[in-house]
Amino acid sequence: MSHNESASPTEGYTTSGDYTNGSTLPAIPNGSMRDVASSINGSANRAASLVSQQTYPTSNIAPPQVSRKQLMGYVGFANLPNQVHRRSVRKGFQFTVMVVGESGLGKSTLVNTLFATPLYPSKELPPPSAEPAKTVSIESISADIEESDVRLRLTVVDTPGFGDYVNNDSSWKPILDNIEARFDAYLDQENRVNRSKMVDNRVHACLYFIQPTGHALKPIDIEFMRRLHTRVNLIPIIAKADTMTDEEVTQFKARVLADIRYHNIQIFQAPTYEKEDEETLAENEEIASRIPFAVVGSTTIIKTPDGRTVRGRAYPWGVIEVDNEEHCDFVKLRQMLIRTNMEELREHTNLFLYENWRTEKLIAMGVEQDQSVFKEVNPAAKQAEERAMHEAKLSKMEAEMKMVFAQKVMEKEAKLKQSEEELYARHREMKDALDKQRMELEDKKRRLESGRPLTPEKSNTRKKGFLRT
Ligand SMILES: Nc1nc2c(ncn2[C@@H]2O[C@H](COP(=O)(O)OP(=O)(O)OP(=O)(O)O)[C@@H](O)[C@H]2O)c(=O)[nH]1
Ligand SMILES: [Mg+2]
Repeated sequence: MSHNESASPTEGYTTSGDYTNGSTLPAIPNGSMRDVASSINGSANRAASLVSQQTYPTSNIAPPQVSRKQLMGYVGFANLPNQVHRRSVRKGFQFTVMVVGESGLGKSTLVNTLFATPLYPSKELPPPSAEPAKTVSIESISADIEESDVRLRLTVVDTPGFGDYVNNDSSWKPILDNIEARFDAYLDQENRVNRSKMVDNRVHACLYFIQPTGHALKPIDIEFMRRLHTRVNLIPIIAKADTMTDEEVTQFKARVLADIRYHNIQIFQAPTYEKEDEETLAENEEIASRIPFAVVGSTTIIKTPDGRTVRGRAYPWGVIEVDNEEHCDFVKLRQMLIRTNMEELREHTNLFLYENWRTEKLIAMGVEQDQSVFKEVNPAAKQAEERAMHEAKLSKMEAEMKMVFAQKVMEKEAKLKQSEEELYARHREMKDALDKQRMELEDKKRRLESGRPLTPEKSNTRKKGFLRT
């Protein structure tokens, strides 16, 4: 950043708010917040300056003739970006950066360098060159910063370094848990009835510190990044770049990028927009070309051989300046975070990382998204689908009717058979009765012809106990 870093730290903006741990406010380099304001406020300021009101002294100087014309057919949507912009400015921004990496790589030092003064409160005043103590727990530090009516709540989450234990297998777990807990807190707020005062504490950028070894990435770095890359915007950082020569840094950067690609690790890539002006495109390209940023951290003020006072590290062979773009990428990193890509980092967190986490969480809870709701409608396919459904319905109705018909026929047949049997039985009965009648008549006829009385003769009465003679 080519801003004047030596200007008074409070000039041009005011800071307010408090740290979560109650320390005094950090001083942000003047350029940094001017960067935030310029990135957010630039277009509106330009627009405002075009319509700014001019007053003229009530002397005899006549105001210039202004011809006013009514715009015909003005719709007003061109003002939309400004409306959105004004709302965001009024509401303020929340931006959270997390630093992660092996122990002793200078994470806490870089956080302090970013805020320009030590953030960590100390009971006694530390000596001027005091180093931050070893970080032992996840610490979050926030500062409310305001410039040109733009409010920004900047939070840095410092994490304890890993690598001190014999077994570092799950050292990524507490960090991932912290990132997800912040997603959870956001989801909770989304589910509330009143969502007007949402606090966004999600991690928008994660600076991953890599030891300046010059060799391939360590397995633990690969494991860490692979665990985190689906949950957070990863920005790889080569720590303590002052321990390498320029040539070594260039070679190591290429090596790290190749490893990252080989292991399919997603690092944050700023999107490029077609309609961007040349200056912005060049700035984006320059920033992208520096990834992984090779940084040097220091809050110590030292004197250069040519008499300037700078933040840096002094060596017998010279001074490494933190804020000198020729010496390291610290300035470019800060520019990316709080000027060039802050909005993209926030957007990518919200639209992709958080959304994916939310979907995975819902699926894990057994709530499945109905994908058919999102199916694209193809009229021909829809017609074919409807026809198939209609045909299926018709054939089902046909089958049902056939079944009913067959049943009815069976019932009728059964009934007919039953009446046939009844008729047959009756016929036989009548025939038997007729036969009997006919036999009786024939018997009578025979008797008459033979002269025997019609009434049957009294048969010999037998008396019980007597034999007939
Ligand atoms: N050479 C060099 N030393 C650095 C740099 N940044 C930090 N250091 C030194 O490295 C040591 C560790 O720095 P810290 O900032 O405490 O490291 P850390 O990553 O926070 O360590 P943990 O809290 O244990 O994870 C300190 O002595 C710093 O002065 C740097 O850019 N270059
Ligand atoms: Mg630390």
